[in-house]
Amino acid sequence: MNIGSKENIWEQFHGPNMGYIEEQYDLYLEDPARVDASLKEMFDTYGAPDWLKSDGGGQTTTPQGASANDVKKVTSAMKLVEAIRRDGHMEADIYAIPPQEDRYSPLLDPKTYGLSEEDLKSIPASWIWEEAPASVQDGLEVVHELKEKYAGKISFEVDHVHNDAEREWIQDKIETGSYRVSLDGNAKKQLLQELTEVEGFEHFLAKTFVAQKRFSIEGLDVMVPMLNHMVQKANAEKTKNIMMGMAHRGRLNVLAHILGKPYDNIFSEFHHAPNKELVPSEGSMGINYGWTGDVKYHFGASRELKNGQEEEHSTKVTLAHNPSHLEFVDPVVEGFTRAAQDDRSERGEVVQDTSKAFSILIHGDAAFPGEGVVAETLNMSDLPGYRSGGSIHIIANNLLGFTTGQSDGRSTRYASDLAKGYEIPIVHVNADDPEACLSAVQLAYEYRQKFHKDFLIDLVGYRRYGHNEMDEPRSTQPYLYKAIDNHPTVANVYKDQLIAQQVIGDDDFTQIKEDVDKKLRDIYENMKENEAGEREVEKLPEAVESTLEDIETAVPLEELKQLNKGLLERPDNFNVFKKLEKILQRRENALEEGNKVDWALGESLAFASILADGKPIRLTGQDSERGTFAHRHLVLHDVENGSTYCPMHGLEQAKASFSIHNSPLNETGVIGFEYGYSVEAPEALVLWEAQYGDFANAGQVIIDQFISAGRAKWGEKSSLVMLLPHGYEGQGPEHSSARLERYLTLSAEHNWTVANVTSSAQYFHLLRRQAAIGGKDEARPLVLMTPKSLIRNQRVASDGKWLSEGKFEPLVEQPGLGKNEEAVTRVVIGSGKVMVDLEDAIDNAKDADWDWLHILRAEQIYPFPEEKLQSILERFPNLEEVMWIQEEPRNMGAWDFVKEILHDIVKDNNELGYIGRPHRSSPAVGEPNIHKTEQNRIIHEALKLSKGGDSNEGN
Ligand SMILES: Cc1ncc(C[n+]2csc(CCOP(=O)(O)OP(=O)(O)O)c2C)c(N)n1
Repeated sequence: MNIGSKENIWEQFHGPNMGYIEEQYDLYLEDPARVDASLKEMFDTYGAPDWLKSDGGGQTTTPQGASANDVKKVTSAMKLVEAIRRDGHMEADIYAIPPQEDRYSPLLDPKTYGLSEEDLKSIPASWIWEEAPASVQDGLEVVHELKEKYAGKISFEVDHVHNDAEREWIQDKIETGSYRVSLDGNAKKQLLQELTEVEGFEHFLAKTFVAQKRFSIEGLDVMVPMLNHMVQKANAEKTKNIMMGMAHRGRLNVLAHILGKPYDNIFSEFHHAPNKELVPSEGSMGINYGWTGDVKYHFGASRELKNGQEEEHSTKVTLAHNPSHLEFVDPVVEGFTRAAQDDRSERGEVVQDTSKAFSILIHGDAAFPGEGVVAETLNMSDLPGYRSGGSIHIIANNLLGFTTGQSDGRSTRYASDLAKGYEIPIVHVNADDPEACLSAVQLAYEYRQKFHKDFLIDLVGYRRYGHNEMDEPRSTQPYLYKAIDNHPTVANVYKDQLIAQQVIGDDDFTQIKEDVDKKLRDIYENMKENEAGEREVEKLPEAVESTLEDIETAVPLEELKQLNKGLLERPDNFNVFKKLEKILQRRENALEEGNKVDWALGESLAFASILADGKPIRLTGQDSERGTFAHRHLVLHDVENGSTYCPMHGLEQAKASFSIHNSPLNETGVIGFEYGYSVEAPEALVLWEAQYGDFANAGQVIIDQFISAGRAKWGEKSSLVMLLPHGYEGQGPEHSSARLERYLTLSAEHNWTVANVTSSAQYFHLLRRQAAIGGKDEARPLVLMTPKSLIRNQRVASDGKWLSEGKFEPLVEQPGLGKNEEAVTRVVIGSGKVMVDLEDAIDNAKDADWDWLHILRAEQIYPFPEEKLQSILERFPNLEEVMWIQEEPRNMGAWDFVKEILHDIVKDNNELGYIGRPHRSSPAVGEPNIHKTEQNRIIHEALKLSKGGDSNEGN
C-alpha cells in the first residue's frame, strides 16, 4: 500500500475501500498485530481515518462517496469467504460414489449474501482474502480459488477447534497448499504400483479362494498407500513405534502390505480354512498364536522397518490383535503407545517422550459414531495419565455398516462428527483421489508433530461387495450398488490420470497388473508345494501351568521400617491438610511389635518395596490417588498453594517410576488402556481400580475379549491387576458385588488369578508376587476382590512380621480352631468379608465350645487350592460336613464354581453344603436392616448359633 502525505492520506480511499479500512482499523484497535504491517504503520502514524473521527457524539459517519451499499457488499463478500472456509465441506467433492441427494448448500452461494458475479468482480481480491496469491485478482476469483481449496476432493472441518494457533496453522496450510504432496513421475508410478498391488491381492484371493470371506478393502484401496506414507514418514523421523488398531475391513491387505506378512502365510491360512458354513461372520480359522488361536482377521503382527540411511535405526510397526467387537481395540492401542513413550527406569513420575511412538486407529463409519468406547478413547486423548501426543484416526468410510445405511446408523451429518467435541481437526477426502489422500495424511502427520493432538481423516470411499464377499448388498442397497457396479477401481481412475499426464503409456498399466498377478501366482504355487500338514491344537505352555506358589515375597522388617519412614517424609515447607497428616503420621510405629499394618499401609509398603526392587508401578482408577474409601492418599495436596507431592516419588530406595492417576469416569476405555499398557510394559506392575467392583462390568468386553482370553487366543501376555471393591455391607444392589462369579466362569487354563484376601499381609504378598511374575512366561492378570469397610478393620490389619516372613497363602486356616482334630465334625470354607464376620462372631462367643468346628479361608479362588484343602480335611477323621459359606446369592459368588471342585474333594460319607443367600436376580437387598438380618442368618447357620435372621430365606 502506498502511504501518502498526512494531508491526502485518507482521501485516497473511496467507496467500498473505506469500509475495508474501517474494518481494519477496528481490528487494529483490538490488536495492532492483526492488521497488515503497512496498515499498522499508517494507523500508528495517522491515527483513525478522518471520517471515523468523532464529530460530536463519537459516532462514525458514512463517508462521502462511499455508498452504504458498497460497504455492505464488501462485508457480504467477507462473510462468503468465511463461509467457504467453514462450510466448504458441504459441497465438497468428497464422495467417490456421489450421493443421491443434491450437494448444494445456500451457505456457499453468493446469492445468499446478495452478491452477483459483477459485485464480486468489483472487489479487489486482497480486500477479502489478505493472502490471495497474485494470480487471484478479484472477489469472483477469490471465491473460485477458495472453493477449490476447501470444497474439492478434500475438505476440512476445523471451526470447532478453539485454539487460534492451530486454526491459523491449518488455514495457512490449506490456503498456501503447502500440505499437498507433490509427486514426481516416479512417485506417481510408485503410487499406481501400490494401488495395483492392493487390488491385485484382493482379486487373487477372490479367484483363488472362491466363496471365502476376506472383508476386502476394495473401494478404500488407497488406505494402504496412506498408511505406507505415514509409516515411511515416521521411519524417516526415527519414530521407534507405530501402534495400529483396526477391524476386519481391509485387514488382510494391511497385514500383507504394511505389516509385511508374507503372501504365502496368508494363502496358507486360507488353504486350511474349514467349511465356510461353520465359520463366524468375520472369518475362518487362522494360524494359532496362542494355544487356542483366532480367526485370521483378528490376528495382529509386528514388523521392524530399517531406516534406509542409518542401519542402526528401525521402526517397529505393530498391528494389535483384535476381537470382533468393533472399536474396543482403540484404548488398548493407546495403552500400547503410552507404554512405549514412557521411560519408567527412574524414580519419580515417568518421563514421557511422545516422539517415540504414535497410534494410528482405523475405524468403521458405522462403528465410530456408534460404539461408545470411541468417545471414551477420544476423551482420554488429552488427559495427563493417558495422552499419547496425538493419534491419527482414519474412518474407513464405505457408507455402510453391514446392511445399515447412514440414516439409520447415526444422528449426525458425518460419521466423524463425534470428534468435534474433542476439538479434533477433521479432513474429509475422496478415496478416488490418491494424491489428495496422501496430502490428508501429510497434514495429519504434520499437525500431530506440531500440536501433539489427535487428527481425524474421514476417508470416503465405498464397499465393492457386501459386508463380506458372501453377502448380497443389492437387496438392501440397490441404488448405491448400481453406482458401485459401474464405478471403475481407484487404480483405473489413477491410471487414466497418469496416462493423461503422460506419466505412463497406454500399455504400462496392463504390464504392471500382469506382473502383480504373476508374482502372487508364483508365491501361491510355491506355497502349495511346501505346505505343512494340518495344525494340531497346541498345549498350554508349561510356565502358564505354574501355580506361582513358590515365589518368595517377604521383605526384611528393617527394610520395611526404612521404607515406611521414607513414605512419611515431606518436602520442606509442604503443608498437608492437618487432619490427614495426623492420620498418616500414625503409621510411624505401625511396624513395631504390638502394632498393626492396616490395608492401606500394607499396599503402600508393597508398592514401595516393589519400587525398591526396581519394578515400575502404574495405578489408575476413579479417585485412586486418594482412594474411594479415603485410605490411600498417595497424592498429597499442599493446603497453601495446591501443589502436589507423591510420597513414592520421594522414596530414596525407589529404582523405578511410580505413576498414579485419577482416571476419567469410564471403565471400558480405562481398563482397555491399562490392559494395553501392561502388555507393552511387561516389567511394570499395572493396576486398575474400580470405584466399586460392580462397575467393572461396564468394561466387560475388555475383560471377556482381552484380559481373560488374550493369551490363549493371541499369546498376548499381561499381568494387569484389577482391584475390585467387593463385600456385602448393606449398601444395596450396587456397591456390594463385584460379580465374582463372572470372573470365575471365565477362569480356565491359568488365564488369571482370582483372589479375595482378608489381611493386609496377604495383600502385600500377593502384590509382590504379581510384580515378580511381570515380564515372565508365568505372567497372568490378577483379579482381586478388595475390601471396603474392612480397610479400617483391625482384623484385616497384620503384624509387621507377617510382611517380613512367609508368602501369599491361597488357603488360610482360622487361628485357634481345628486343634482337636478328633472333635472336628464341620469345616466351613469361604472367602472374603464373610469370613471376617465369622471371626467376629466366634470372638464374641469366646466361651463357647468350638472344638467341633474348623474354618478355612480360600484367599485364592482360582486356581483353587485343592491339594491344600484336601490335606487339611484329611486331618479330621470324624468330619461329617463341609459347608461352603458366601454372602452372595446362591447363583452368584463362588458357589457354582467351587461346588464341582469341592464335590471331588469332599469324601462320599461327608455332606457338602451351602450356606448363603438364596437364588436372586438382584445381587443384594436395598434395605440395610434386611441385609443385616440376612447376614446374621448366614453367620448363625455356619456357626450353629441359636437361630438369627429371616427363616423364610430357605435355600
Ligand atoms: C461390538 C460389535 N457389535 C456388532 C458387530 C457386528 N458387526 C460386524 S461388522 C459390522 C458393521 C460395521 O460397519 P462399519 O463400522 O461401517 O465397518 P465396515 O464393516 O463397513 O467396514 C457389524 C455391525 C461387531 N463386530 N462388534
